[in-house]
Amino acid sequence: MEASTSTKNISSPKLRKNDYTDLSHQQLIAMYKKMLLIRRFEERCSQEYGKGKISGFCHLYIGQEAVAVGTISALNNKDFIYASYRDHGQALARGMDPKLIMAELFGKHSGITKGVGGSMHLIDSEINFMGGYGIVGAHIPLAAGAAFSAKYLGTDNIAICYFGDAAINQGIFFETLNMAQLWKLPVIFIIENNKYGMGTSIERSFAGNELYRTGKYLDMNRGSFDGMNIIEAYKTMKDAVNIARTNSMPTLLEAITYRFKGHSMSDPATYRAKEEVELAKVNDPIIIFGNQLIEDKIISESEIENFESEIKNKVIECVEFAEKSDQPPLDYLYQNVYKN
Ligand SMILES: Cc1ncc(C[n+]2csc(CCOP(=O)(O)OP(=O)(O)O)c2C)c(N)n1
Ligand SMILES: [Mg+2]
Repeated sequence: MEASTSTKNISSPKLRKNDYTDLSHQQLIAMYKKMLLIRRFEERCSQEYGKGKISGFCHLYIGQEAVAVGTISALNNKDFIYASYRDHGQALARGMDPKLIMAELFGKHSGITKGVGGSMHLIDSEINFMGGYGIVGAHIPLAAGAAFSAKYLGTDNIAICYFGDAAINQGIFFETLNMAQLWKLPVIFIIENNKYGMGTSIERSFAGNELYRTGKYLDMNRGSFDGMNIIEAYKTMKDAVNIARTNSMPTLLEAITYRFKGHSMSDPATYRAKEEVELAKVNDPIIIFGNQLIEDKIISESEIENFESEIKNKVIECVEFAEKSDQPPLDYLYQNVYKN
């Protein structure tokens, strides 16, 4: 990682595959299970979408799980998290109840936003998961605002903001970065570079080649990590969290990742070759981490099978809960809106 010249250097995370840093076996297993939950939960979302049970916009996180789980594992539960519309992964990683997410996707009143927000707007202020946002880049200043409030109130909480590679071309990204560095805000910006903004490849939309270097002209702490390696995500994030919490300075991180599915549920995917997707799947973060844990005798193959069936049942329960929940009552349309 490249450091701001005004703060101490951050070590570059050149990890051996089995370098688990300070993580206990229990934590490693919990991280594996979280990634697996996100994957199986979203595979089921895709099926339910196909059946017409879920409608509207729905963007899957499949392939990017190590970014959310690795980075969120380095936070404490008071830190504020802001996500884009591709928010299921971060919400589940933070610990939002999957039943309430599934019910939300089904448009049911038992959902996390009472069935009126949907996939792109998961939010639960009780766990400081401050929301998914549909407008590209629009939540970047909100995270800086949360960091400002934490600093102003004298807490040691920090704010994290996840957004895509295409979001960095929005003016608000640069405006916020400038304020965050100028005001020394405890915020971490995470660009999830999955190589595409809808059907446009990053090469066609960004003039530079390393996205995190956009922080260089402000002398901001910055770095990139392999977003398919959960341990690397965790370790890089820990350094950035330390800088935010102890020095009250921002960091810009770039996770190099890939989405295995389309941009949303209605993506013809004509902009990338099938072979490219297949090649990226060789780096499936869940398979890589699972194999690594087996190799290092932290879990066995049969334990992985048990996790699979445990999570399968959990996801079934989510769907059953969503199915049997009620639609929002009609008069709910008039609640939480301005009217005169
Ligand atoms: C301001 C704005 N412009 C355009 C859109 C339409 N749009 C939705 S997602 C998207 C692509 C964003 O890609 P990226 O930031 O890389 O995130 P990813 O979808 O890859 O996670 C666009 C252009 C929007 N939602 N908001
Ligand atoms: Mg993208």
